[in-house]
Amino acid sequence: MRNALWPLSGVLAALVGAAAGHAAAHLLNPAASPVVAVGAVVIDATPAPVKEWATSTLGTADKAVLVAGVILFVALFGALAGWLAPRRRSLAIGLVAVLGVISGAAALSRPEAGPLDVLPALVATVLGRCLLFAFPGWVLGGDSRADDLARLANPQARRRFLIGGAGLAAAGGALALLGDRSLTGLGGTASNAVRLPVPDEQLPPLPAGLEGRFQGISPLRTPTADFYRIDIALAAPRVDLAGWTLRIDGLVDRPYSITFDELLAMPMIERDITLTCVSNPVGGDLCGSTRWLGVRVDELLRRAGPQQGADMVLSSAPDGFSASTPLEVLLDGRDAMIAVAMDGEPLTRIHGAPARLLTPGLYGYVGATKWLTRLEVTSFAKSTAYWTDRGWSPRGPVKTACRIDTPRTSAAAGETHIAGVAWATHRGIAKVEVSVDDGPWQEAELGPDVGVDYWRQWVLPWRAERGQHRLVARATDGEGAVQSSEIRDVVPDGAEGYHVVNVLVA
Ligand SMILES: Nc1nc2c(c(=O)[nH]1)N[C@H]1C(S)=C(S)[C@@H](COP(=O)(O)O)O[C@H]1N2
Ligand SMILES: [Mo]
Repeated sequence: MRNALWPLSGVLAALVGAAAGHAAAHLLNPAASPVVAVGAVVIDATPAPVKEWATSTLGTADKAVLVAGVILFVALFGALAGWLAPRRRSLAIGLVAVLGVISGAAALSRPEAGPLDVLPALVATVLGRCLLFAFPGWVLGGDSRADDLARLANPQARRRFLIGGAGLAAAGGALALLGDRSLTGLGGTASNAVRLPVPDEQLPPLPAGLEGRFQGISPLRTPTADFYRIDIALAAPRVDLAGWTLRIDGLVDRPYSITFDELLAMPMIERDITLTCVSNPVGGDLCGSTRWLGVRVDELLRRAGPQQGADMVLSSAPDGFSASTPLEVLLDGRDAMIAVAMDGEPLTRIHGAPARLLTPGLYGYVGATKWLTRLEVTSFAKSTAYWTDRGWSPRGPVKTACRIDTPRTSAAAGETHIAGVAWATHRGIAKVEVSVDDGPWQEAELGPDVGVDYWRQWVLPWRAERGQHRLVARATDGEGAVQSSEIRDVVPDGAEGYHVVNVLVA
């Protein structure tokens, strides 16, 4: 332990400093947290194929893995600074300063950053710098010179190290947790203050889904807590309701802005819509279905009066994201909306509070901008969006997909069922078929029909016999087209291929 005192103290100093910076950002601006800002810079600098790989292999855990990586980097830096501290004091201080400059610069480089955003990095650096020497000094009884390491043999010093270290770690953990409430938006959601308006026509409650009768199938409505989250924002933007406006401009006759209160005062529609991500691999779970409340986009656009030559709406948000939605799709009468609520509750921060775009029939990256602040009417020839600049297709209609939810790996022998969900948003699902062990296609029973914009549950009774089995499912959309069997990767416009599951029946 004698040799470990200084590096371990360095790790503690760096992590507690970072946690304090994270907590300071909670008060100021979540995006300015040293860990978040550095992580966000890493995301932006990551080449598109690596990002693609991270989303499809790590799924929604990609953010956690990135944050863990940044924390590990901070800890290693701290260990090095700690090891140097008793030997090369100024070099150790220099290392801490480098860490501070990196995180401060990262915070300042974020879209919409202000000069105050450097403060969390400053808090982290000053605290880390102080702890780096103060803690070992206190453990060693006031003397922090290297040749006094021998004093750690003293049981009193050892106790101080353990108790003090545990205290510091606990304090750091508490600060990090406080800061984290602002990452996930669990604490103090701005939109908690929203009083939801009543839609002009209320939908009847959703019919009972197949989940009541068949275990393992996705519920007809995805609980918001289980709804997938995909975005480029490491910290969900915290949008101030009072200051929020939606600007509608570009190639229009009458550009205008509306406040949140004005938006809520407009006629509201309520719709059941399935949202899915273009990065969803075959059989993946980046898909959710729920009831949304919002204002029709066509109404908002017609008020502005789109001009000749416009064929696209570029929507954007404070995280630097933008999406290119075909104007024609937004005006063709489908229920594209600016949503303010999902499943009867105001949007949560991670799902885009206070308002987001939602376009039935298009993947999220082209039609579902969260934290929406602007709709710019423009053209595909003139403008490109965040993901189209990174190699994805500019228009993104949802492809027909069919997922086997159960069984996935194993099953007990006897009477059971094969079940799942299928979606072809805005075309609907007409048929689902299953083939067992390359046998003939058998038609599955479909669950309740909630409309063409919503997924469909399906189930096929199955007598499972012992051994290894190969299950394949495919869907036919509402226009009579069987989904593509050709295996295609998610880039550039969505995965294709049948979902195949190998099951061991025991
Ligand atoms: N502001 C913003 N909106 C965004 C994104 C983003 O990165 N930033 N990602 C889009 C993508 S790729 C998808 S699939 C959906 C996901 O919405 P959800 O997280 O509510 O499920 O949001 C879309 N809207
Ligand atoms: Mo997505």
